[in-house]
Amino acid sequence: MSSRVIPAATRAGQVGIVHLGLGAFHRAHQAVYLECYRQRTGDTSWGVSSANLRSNGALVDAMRAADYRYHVGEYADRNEVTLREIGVIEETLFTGRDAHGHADADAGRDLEALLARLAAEAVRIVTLTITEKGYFLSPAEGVLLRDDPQIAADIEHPHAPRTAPGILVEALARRRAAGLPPFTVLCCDNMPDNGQRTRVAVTQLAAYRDEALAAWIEREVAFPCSMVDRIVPAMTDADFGRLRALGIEGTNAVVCEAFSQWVVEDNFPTGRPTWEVDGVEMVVDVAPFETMKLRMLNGSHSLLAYLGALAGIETVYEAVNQPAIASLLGRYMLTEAAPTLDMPQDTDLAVYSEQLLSRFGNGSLRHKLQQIAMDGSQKVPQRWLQGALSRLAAGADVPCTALGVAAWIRYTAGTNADGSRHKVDDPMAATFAWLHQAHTTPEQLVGAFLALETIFPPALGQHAAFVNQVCGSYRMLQAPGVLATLDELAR
Ligand code: NAI
Ligand code: CS2
Repeated sequence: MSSRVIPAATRAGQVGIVHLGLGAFHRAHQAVYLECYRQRTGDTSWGVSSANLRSNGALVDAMRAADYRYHVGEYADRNEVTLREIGVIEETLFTGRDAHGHADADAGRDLEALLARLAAEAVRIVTLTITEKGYFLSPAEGVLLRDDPQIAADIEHPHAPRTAPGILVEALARRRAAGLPPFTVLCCDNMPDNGQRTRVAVTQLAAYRDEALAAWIEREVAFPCSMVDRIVPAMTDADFGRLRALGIEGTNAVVCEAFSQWVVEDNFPTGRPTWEVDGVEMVVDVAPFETMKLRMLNGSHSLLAYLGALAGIETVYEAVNQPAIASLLGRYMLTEAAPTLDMPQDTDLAVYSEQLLSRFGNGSLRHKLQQIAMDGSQKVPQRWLQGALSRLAAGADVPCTALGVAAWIRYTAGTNADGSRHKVDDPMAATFAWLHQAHTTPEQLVGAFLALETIFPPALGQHAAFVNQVCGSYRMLQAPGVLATLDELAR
């Protein structure tokens, strides 16, 4: 194992960016680009205040205890790792409730500090990685879930918000009242048109409070889109162990692949770091890159997750080492995803698909399929369904996507093919459990799932050939099982 260590730039900085969603990805992606920027320029004005709104207060505390320093282990393969120390996070805050050592009395303890930080003049950008469900938008149509109890609570108590959209609305209202310019909101979650979706969540919520505020946000606030890419699995004990063996102690560290990409719409009226010098691709239109990544990379990930988990496979690495699964991914990417993409001329999607298979085969990452499988209701529309609709409209067939949908429906039953149980972690888990209970035949069950318009556009859910294909795949998955179904599909 060869390792090199890159220490953090030493100077403390000023908070110019607030990040919502201090998870693994933020620490291994946006923070790394900002660290490179600080090292290169010496400019400390883009330090980060990073907040968790819902879960993981323990990490907020651990970051404070470590003076906000941590390491990122970037693994090119089993023999090569770069250990990067990160020092751009200046502050961490927690406004949520969770089981990690915070009693209810603590709930919201840093909310006022976060709102004050967001209203500070020096803050010019807010970045977000709060997972797809954190925007409270219906997955298929992207409209605000006004009846969600958390959104309803933010409408009722706008000055003590709990959700990310609610916090952004209150912070923007404070800035407007103080005569300050707004900040730019940069969504870094895996959603299509993610800037536009964030704008919808924030302006629709603001309109319940004050039409004039909503109009001001619509007019004054920039919500650039971005495509983010770096595989950052949740940390395991084994990951901490191998970092310890390299001399890295502490619970704040993360490991990830060496590859990293960030494509950002260049729309920052309030200013931004010159991070294009550090490898960020600043473009006019992110959409082609975002759609490519969502359908090719994330679509493949979800296929692996549901089929692999049903077959009792634990990680991405183990799944792509099954020849039948690797061949399904190749076929899905080249015949069902790539033809739906409209890319700049110099993009070679065959090369991109080979690169993805090689990244999935990085043996130094233990990326659990169960992690990717979570929140399927929020992920499946943009990863599979929009592409499938356009293939079907072009008169083509989508057997790999139909198999994926069947595997996802089967997965939401909460059991694997061998009967062992897994947790279905999804905002719609209760609905899924009820559908499995209420419907006994595959036809009824598949029909009931495809009728969920919040996930399936009617043009797809009522497409007879697609429905039949999903039903057929579902039956095959029940018996003879996952690998036999893949063999059959390959014929
Ligand atoms: P994580 O599990 O480490 O962190 C999740 C973060 O989201 C935490 O900060 C949590 O508090 C927050 N969160 C969850 N539900 C929320 C809600 N309802 N409201 C507000 N905050 C909420 O996950 P990780 O790895 O940081 O990924 C987060 C997101 O980043 C992903 O969902 C994805 O959109 C994006 N991403 C992740 C990649 C990865 O490989 N891990 C790569 C590309 C994008
Ligand atoms: C994964 C992604 O968890 C998931 O659903 O598909 O987070 C994936 O690891 C990243 O998008 C890679 O950039």
